[in-house]
Amino acid sequence: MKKSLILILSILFATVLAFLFIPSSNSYAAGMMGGNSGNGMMDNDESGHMTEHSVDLVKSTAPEKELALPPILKPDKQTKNDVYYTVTAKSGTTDFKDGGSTETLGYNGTYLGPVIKIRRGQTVHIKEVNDLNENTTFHWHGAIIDGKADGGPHDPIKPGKTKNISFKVQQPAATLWFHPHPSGQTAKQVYKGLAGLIYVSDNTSKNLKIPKNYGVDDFPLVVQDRTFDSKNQFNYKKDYNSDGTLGENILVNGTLNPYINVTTKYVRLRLLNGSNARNYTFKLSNNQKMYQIAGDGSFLSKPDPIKKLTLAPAQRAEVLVDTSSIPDGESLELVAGGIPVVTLKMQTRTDNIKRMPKSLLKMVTAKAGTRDVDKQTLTLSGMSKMVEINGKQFNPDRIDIHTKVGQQQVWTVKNKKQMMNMSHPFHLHGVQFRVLSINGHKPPLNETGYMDTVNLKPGDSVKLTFKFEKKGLYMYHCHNLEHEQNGMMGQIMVE
Ligand SMILES: [Cu+2]
Repeated sequence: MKKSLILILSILFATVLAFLFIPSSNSYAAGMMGGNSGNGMMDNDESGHMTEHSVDLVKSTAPEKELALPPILKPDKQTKNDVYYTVTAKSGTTDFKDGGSTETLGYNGTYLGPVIKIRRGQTVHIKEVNDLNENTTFHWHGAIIDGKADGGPHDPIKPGKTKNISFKVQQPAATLWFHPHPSGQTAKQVYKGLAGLIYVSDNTSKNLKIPKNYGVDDFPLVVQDRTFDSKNQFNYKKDYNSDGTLGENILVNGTLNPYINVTTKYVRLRLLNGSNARNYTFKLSNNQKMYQIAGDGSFLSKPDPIKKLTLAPAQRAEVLVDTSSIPDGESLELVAGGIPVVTLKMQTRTDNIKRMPKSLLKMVTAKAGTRDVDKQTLTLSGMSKMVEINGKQFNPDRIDIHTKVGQQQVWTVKNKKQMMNMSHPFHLHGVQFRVLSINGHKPPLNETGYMDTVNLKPGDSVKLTFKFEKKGLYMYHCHNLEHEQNGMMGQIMVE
């Protein structure tokens, strides 16, 4: 009797709450209503979404296929200190599976883009060509680069137009990426396929005894989730969710159900979460450890043995997998959310490296500095169309923060705990930062390197330190691309 009264009261309470907090977006409300009785309201699943409107990952019915490898971009010209590239954003069609080709976007191809190789100390010249029928920009995510070359929403390239940029590479070896960032169209253009990788090399990467033979023992894995409609299309409008568009199948480098033939004892996987909004927690199917060697913007100080690895949208990680315990002919899967991401098929293997390196990159512990520090506090809040930073939505005509080149920065970024909780991957343009603390505690080893995107769970408070090395206007925003587009973004002018 008493129990049922409590049950009725709590259902009533949940219903009232649900109606009070339904934001304007229809898709959100539909998801909410379609959910079961509001349980898990405070919970987040791997998607970073409330359980009610998540899209569960399902294994594609497509046959397995060897992992596609993005081509390494050939320079137009190369001298001792300079390299010249052309990158063209264009539309096309891509055959992902039987049943018809899919209308997609790509860089120099029909889906995704090439790997652009750059070297520390080199001056890189890129001709950015827009062959789309709408505005786009080329954002060099993670690059230490002038504001005017950064490709933010202020510098759209009109259809048929070209922009030339140059920058000197002055950051450590890392796996960076590039994607569009035009006002209002970023999420759709990324969903349709615009994203590519940048490999930065330096003396450390050159000297380290780690796998570095592209496509042999060193593999890029651009992980994305996409839904194919009945005509095999990516229907962004239909799949759109104002709290982050999710897809039901995993694509890796544009391949469904991919496998890699493993011919070496150690394999290096360079993971990019290139999804609009989904978080992935990666692990190996036999639960053995992987060794994380790099994060977003640099190697770690030493390999971090981990059983699982969570990447929020835009984050990268490089891991080494030791396959020596798996017999020839058997396979090991990298899985996320119970779904295989890529299958590693063991062939006869050579000893490509003798052992796991003991150390990787010499790095001092990040310190806040005590004097002459610019401090900022940014609070991310809200859901759906009502997402804000410090109570404000993005306004292209408002500069939120002014600062100077070389000024030490300490930023406290908070994800306000609210009735409806979501995680927010916070990204800052034009710099690589170090994490000082997460909720007052030292960051785990795999977040002690240089980073450009840090994931904040509900209630998290993260302290970051960095300096801008270049001038210009830079964005900071949530890398859940629908949140970014709905206004969870601000801008800083560096003079
Ligand atoms: Cu967000």
